[in-house]
Amino acid sequence: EPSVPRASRQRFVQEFSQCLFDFVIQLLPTTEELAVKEDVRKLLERLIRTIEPDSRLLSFGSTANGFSLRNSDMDLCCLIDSDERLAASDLVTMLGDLLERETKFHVKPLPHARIPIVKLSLDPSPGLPLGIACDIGFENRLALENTRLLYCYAMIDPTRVRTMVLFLKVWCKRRKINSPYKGTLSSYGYVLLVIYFLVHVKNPPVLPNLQQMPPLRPISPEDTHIGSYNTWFFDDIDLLRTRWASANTESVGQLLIDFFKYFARDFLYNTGVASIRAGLIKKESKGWQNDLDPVRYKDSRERNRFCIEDPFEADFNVARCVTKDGLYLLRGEFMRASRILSTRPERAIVAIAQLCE
Ligand code: 3AT
Ligand code: MG
Repeated sequence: EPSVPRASRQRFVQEFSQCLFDFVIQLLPTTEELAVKEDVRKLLERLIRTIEPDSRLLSFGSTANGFSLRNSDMDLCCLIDSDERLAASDLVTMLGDLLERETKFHVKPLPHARIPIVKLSLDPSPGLPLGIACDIGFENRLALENTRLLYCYAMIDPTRVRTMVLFLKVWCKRRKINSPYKGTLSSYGYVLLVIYFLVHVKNPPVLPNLQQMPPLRPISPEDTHIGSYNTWFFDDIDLLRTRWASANTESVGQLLIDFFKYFARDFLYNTGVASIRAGLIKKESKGWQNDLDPVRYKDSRERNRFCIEDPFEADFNVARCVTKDGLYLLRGEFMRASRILSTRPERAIVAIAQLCE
């Protein structure tokens, strides 16, 4: 790199940042799309209430965390505020029947899945050129909380955090490394990697660690736990936005270049766990090591190739679906991206096109 004049590198990074920003802006959902989705949520909530009058239907995932792209699916969670509620599997079956009768959605109830859900989809129409895909789950309070946590992180530094996350989401979809079913990583996993990088790898950090900040007033355990999981985090965003200024002023282009470099060559895939709560920790400390007796532990070995700790469910590896081949692909893609950015094509826009080829 020393052969490339500093000024030309700075010019590239600056232009790259601007291009990234312009690139993701045009991929954001339109206000019309957001309005249609909100209408769909309300309609579904009204229908569910004919079965469970004390229920609420809430958005989570990208529609609610600030990281949604055009035409992303809708994740909905039904909360029931009464003690005598139906079992999730019965609800899924009843709701499936009801939606089949009363709406134009294609309905697929999965009452016996590990997490029972109803899958819905709507065919494309003039107002919704790509249709809608939607999952309705039940009582998934942890997902609502992790959505709120990601939303808070997005709001602390919207320009840099959202630009990075949205670009990575497009990138991993275009490079076909965004399918947990095929051994690669979920969108949720990529978002956690970005937050981890901005909180724990960057020095000075771009984001504070919301789960480790001192609370403003004493809090009791029953207010901070869902089951046995501690879901507390500092969520006074107005206060953070006025009081917390990062000492890190790097541009989004520079941060993305460093993100790819870090996951291409520095992250300790064999021994490390990326945790947004605790930083880089050891697989060993969580019993997630992948070098155990290969016969006896065949399953866990495959599950812990790549380790990302869930922010609240600390015993849950969000990257457990990543297989040996999947990880090889993933690392290959981080290296490819890193290489493209280090050769610095003539124009930043060309770099973006190559990255997302
Ligand atoms: P897309 O825009 O749909 O690609 P997303 O942000 O909605 O991205 P996912 O569809 O991967 O992300 O996940 C939707 C939400 O479900 C995100 C998170 O609140 C929850 N979730 C997903 N995977 C896990 C997981 N492994 N553990 C806990 N919560 C999860
Ligand atoms: Mg989603």
